[in-house]
Amino acid sequence: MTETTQRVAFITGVSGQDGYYLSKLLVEKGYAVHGLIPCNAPGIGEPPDVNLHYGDLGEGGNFGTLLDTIRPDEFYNLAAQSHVRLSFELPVYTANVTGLGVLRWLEEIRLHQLRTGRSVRFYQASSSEMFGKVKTSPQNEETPFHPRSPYGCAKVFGYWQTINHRESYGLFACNGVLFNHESPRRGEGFVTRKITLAAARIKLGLQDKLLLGNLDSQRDWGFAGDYVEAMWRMLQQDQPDDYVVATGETHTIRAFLDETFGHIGLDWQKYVEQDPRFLRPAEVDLLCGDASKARRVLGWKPKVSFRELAQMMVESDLELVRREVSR
Ligand code: G4F
Repeated sequence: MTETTQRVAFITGVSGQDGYYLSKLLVEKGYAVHGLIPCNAPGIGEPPDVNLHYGDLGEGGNFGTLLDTIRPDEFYNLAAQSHVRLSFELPVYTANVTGLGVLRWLEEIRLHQLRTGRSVRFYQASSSEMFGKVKTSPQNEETPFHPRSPYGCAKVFGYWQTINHRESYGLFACNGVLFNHESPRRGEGFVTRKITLAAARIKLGLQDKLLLGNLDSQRDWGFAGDYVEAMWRMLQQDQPDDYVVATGETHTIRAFLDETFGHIGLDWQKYVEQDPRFLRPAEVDLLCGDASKARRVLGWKPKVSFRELAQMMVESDLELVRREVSR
């Protein structure tokens, strides 16, 4: 009888939304999953069956030791300071964590491979924010970048470092250029979750106002649970490459408000007020992705529609708020 070796995956940012869905997927596929959490990790619920390790993308002192101990076959770099508006307030911190953090891991993986003769496949969570002030629409792998925030600039740096390690050292390294992806596990500071939580609280009489910034920007929103499948597929190919992951549909913030408030019988216009504190020094007005390469090469496509996503999120928050109220 031949013994099959269990594959080992390492995920940074495992306590975030994508870390949750990816670790769940990999555990289901039989991987041993290890995850990196920051020392001050917010208590947003531990991902299932994951071995947790502490580490900081802004520093990296223990990265080599972690790699030598865990010996991952696949490495998913999901960690970042990922809030775009916050990156204007913390540009240097964001550059260090979201940009240089990628290079810290790439270098440690390169050295780990040299030390051990092993091969590690690397996934970098690149972002549609790199397109910024878009040159053409929809955006695909050939669309030039024009980032509009310190976050977008840091992601461009990480994107090119990933390609540079692939081209210079032969590292199996891929960029997933993911457009906005949401779920009931989305952080409350992002616009979709801010809206669904407020809609639920308003419905149950716990809140009477929702303050938002720009309602006219357009985003290509998909379901995070679908998008982690694309990440995994990238690392199963014969050759490393870069892929846009998106739905190909774009909607305004107003449309998301219509869908979510409408679903629970509320008129958002009665509750939403615009507050300049939530505007950004520079805005990304329109994002709409063309994921035909991912469809063709990876055989990937999104399963959850915009309407299903909006309804899933508002229903989950209604349930959450109801539970809070009944405590
Ligand atoms: O939900 P958001 O904060 O997401 P944003 O800026 O598009 O970035 C997200 O998606 C990227 C992928 O393209 C990721 F790389 C990134 O890490 C993050 O996950 O804002 C979406 C839109 C923006 O145009 C913003 O100006 O919503 C607008 N908005 C209006 N009012 C607001 C608000 N955004 C937030 N966060 N809060 C508001 O009150």
